[in-house]
Amino acid sequence: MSSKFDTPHRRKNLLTGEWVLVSPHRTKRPWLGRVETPTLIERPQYDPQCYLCPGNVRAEGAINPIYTEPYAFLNDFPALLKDESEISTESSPLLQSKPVRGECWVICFSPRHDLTLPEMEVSDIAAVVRTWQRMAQQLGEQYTWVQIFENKGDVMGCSNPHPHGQIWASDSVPSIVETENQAQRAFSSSTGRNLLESYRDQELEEKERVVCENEDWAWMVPFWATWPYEILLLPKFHVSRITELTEIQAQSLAEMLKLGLTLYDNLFETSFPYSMGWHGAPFGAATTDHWLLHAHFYPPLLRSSTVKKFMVGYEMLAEAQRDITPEQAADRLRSLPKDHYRTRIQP
Ligand code: H2U
Ligand code: ZN
Repeated sequence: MSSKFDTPHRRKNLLTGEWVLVSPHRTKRPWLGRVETPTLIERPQYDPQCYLCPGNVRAEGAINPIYTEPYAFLNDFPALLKDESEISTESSPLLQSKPVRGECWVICFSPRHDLTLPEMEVSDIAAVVRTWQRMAQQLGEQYTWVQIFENKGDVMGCSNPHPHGQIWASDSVPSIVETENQAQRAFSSSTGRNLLESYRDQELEEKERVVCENEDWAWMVPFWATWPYEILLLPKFHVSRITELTEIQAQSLAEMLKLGLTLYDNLFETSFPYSMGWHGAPFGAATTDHWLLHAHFYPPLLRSSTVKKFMVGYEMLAEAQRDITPEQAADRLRSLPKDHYRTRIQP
């Protein structure tokens, strides 16, 4: 491991402008860690109590069809509403508010209650990618922002193990996306180059933080990662939005997701929790060339299936901090078996 990162230093997140404190020397602390026995929780393929399983009744009385492909429905408890809200815009400069319109969708990735993305067939993951594309296309015709995301695992506040994600569309660009938008635009105006393409090319050359790649996609721990095993998923070609992926690129994305998420599960031999989501050019944007489509994966686990990193104390009050370096994290993920651990362990 390169010795240039042996002492405390700060790294800049090019997308947000925020810094992270890296403290590599602390990993030399003695760690009497447990080696946990893999948890082989068996879930049924169909759970009569699950509100996402085919044919079941949801909380507000709607009945899911007997779906066999990814199934999307309007969230029964949406955070955004289609109708113009009644909020007054004449608030004082010190108490600012704005109306917002939008829609919230839930997507069941599979009719199978017992699967997660890395355990699904590549062709079924590709169907999820196509659903993301189709919904982004439809919602992008009405809203400027379409946030595709997945919360996985109860530690992430996910309410149901049935494989599913969400899409929230809104008529305004949310804060984090706007920050990324401005960072990419500023880099492009001052250098004439695309920020994430330039960054990606350097990472692919240095290789230290790249975990895995295929012909179209690169799965890396970003230089500025704050979560221990954070991932930035980047395309190797220029594309601003998920809707612009060709069928072949969507297929190779499914292959990349299968491999990358399998490595996640294999790390602590557990169904690895995370929040993930896609960022690309907003739909209302006049110029999109400064954008590169990408996905962030933010997993909370640090040392085992139960020991998670807390963003508390210094992190809440000053800035994010990590001990294990992104290079060490990438190295660990890279060295794991490529087949899912559940296929190797007898129940
Ligand atoms: P999480 O997995 O992140 O908890 O999200 C599940 C979503 O599903 C959540 O936003 C919605 C919740 O509002 N939901 C329904 O739309 N219908 C239901 O019957 C239960 C849950
Ligand atoms: Zn289910």
